[in-house]
Amino acid sequence: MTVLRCGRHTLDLTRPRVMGILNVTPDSFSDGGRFHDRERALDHARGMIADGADLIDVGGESTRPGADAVPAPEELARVLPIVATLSSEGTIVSVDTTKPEVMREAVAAGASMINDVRALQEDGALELAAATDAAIVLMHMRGTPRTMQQDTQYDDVVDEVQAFLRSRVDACRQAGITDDRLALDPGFGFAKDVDDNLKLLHGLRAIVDLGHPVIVGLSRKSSLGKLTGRLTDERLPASLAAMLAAVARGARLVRVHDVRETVDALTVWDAVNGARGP
Ligand code: HH2
Repeated sequence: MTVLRCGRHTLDLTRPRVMGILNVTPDSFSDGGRFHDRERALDHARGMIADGADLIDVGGESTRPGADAVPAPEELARVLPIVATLSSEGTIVSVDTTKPEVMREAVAAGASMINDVRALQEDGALELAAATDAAIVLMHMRGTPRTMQQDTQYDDVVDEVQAFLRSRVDACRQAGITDDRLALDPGFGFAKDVDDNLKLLHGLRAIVDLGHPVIVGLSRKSSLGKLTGRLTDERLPASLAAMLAAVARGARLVRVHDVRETVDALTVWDAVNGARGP
């Protein structure tokens, strides 16, 4: 499928697209606290759009391992003004949330994508999402961010993630969500150790073969730190390498912190793929 229907927008996925991350949280793993202030957050989002981001993912609750839950009113207060302002400026806005009430209010405020790391398993999330026209990102995770890193034993991580995502696609179809609104994410770093993440990235084709656009979030993740020995803000080269490995296997959306550098890497990638010899 080469387009993703996102509310009033249609995202053309004939080339890979870039989702810029905007965490309006005090505690996100790589940029926590930096964009908690509203004006700084908006400036950062506008900068990512100027750098070539195709959409912005706004999150008001950290999903880093062990993170504390944020009550819905607090999450709403963090994300709604940002979602409303950016969408009024014509930006495609995704909301990174697991809570049905946050999904509902964010879509009412202009969000056209729901990015749910729990794949709409929260009570009421499926029905709520079905009642909107937003695109849905279904991501694989086990448990919750608080518990997930205690649950990283897989017989075959690629098989399990593929089966889980297939079952969530079926649940969405039964709830009346059309296929052109669904994107799938293997959930790098969510209940997975370094080895699992590498196997999943190597075997990403199995997820792409499910027939929906695949989105990957590898940017600055701890597995890259473990492989390279680099701190969070030193992981750009590793992030670009991992991102291109995913795109080479068919990923169509990449969720990143460093938009300008990602766009440059993808520009070269596209140019090479589009080149014709004499
Ligand atoms: N990763 C994070 C958060 N949301 N959503 C999707 N679809 N895929 C991901 O891989 C993904 C995600 C974690 O990264 P980040 O937002 O930078 O940190 P935090 O959750 O601590 O805010």
